[in-house]
Amino acid sequence: MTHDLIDLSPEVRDALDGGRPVVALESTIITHGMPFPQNLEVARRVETSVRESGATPATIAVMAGRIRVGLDDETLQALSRTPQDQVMKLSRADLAVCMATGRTGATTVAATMICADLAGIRVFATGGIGGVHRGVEETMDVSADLQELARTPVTVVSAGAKAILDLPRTLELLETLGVPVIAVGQDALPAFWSRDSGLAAPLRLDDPADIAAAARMRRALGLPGGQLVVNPIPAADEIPRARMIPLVDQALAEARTQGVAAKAVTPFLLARLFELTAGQSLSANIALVINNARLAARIAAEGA
Ligand code: PSU
Ligand code: MN
Repeated sequence: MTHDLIDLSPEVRDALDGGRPVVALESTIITHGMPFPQNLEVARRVETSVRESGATPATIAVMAGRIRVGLDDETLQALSRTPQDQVMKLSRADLAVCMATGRTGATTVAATMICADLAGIRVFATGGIGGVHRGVEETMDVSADLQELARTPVTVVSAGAKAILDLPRTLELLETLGVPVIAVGQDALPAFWSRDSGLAAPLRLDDPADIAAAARMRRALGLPGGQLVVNPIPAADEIPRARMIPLVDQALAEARTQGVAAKAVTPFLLARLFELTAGQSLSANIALVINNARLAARIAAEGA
């Protein structure tokens, strides 16, 4: 039984009906997170990685007012070629307006969680979630992703929060909201492009079966909300923290001088870091997303 505002692809419908593992994937990373043509290549490779790890990928977007769960290659191509200013970046606040007006939008972590939950999908792989932005004292910029984790029962596999954020405050807020932050394979909280943020992760589970069991236990207890799994980028692909810090500081200073605000902040910083690292930030981003897709497939296979 799924919602009548959602179009499931035949492949996703089949997998869900058969009780087989499905992994949700977001689309903002395609439209606002990476340049063409790498975004298209990544969208396809991530789906392949999910398949190779034994699950069915379900990339989610709103196309002409309908939630689509499981996109065909034609749609992936169209999305990846659409300029950022011609596709909505959808969070919880934007979803209904986009649909009611028949528009097209890419789903962020928050909106992808909402759509995945409506479709009955319990595991979702992304790169890095949004969080508390640096300078929050002035801007009040806190990603809606955090609240979503507190209320929607989906296990989100990430490589941590993006290192452009205020990571200590992001962790504090997640704790306040009651969101389990679970590191895999290490004690430290990973920082997206780097394996170590210098902060300890609140929880650690190395076995995908335990992560799935924890999701089931939350449901059994009647606790709302999801889980945030933080999976470090593979060592061979990381950019060490010491190298990222000054570049992130520079990109943040430029964003401030140029008055970049609200939804534009994260895409601006990612694009600027791509230039400042001569493309290495993108290669790292690709590697970590694929790594997360594999882990998410294993967690889904364990019955999260
Ligand atoms: N992960 C990536 N690249 C991205 C994102 C995640 O590797 O671009 C997107 C997600 O959609 C996430 C969004 O929800 O960045 C955060 O945006 P904001 O800071 O405006 O909430
Ligand atoms: Mn924001």
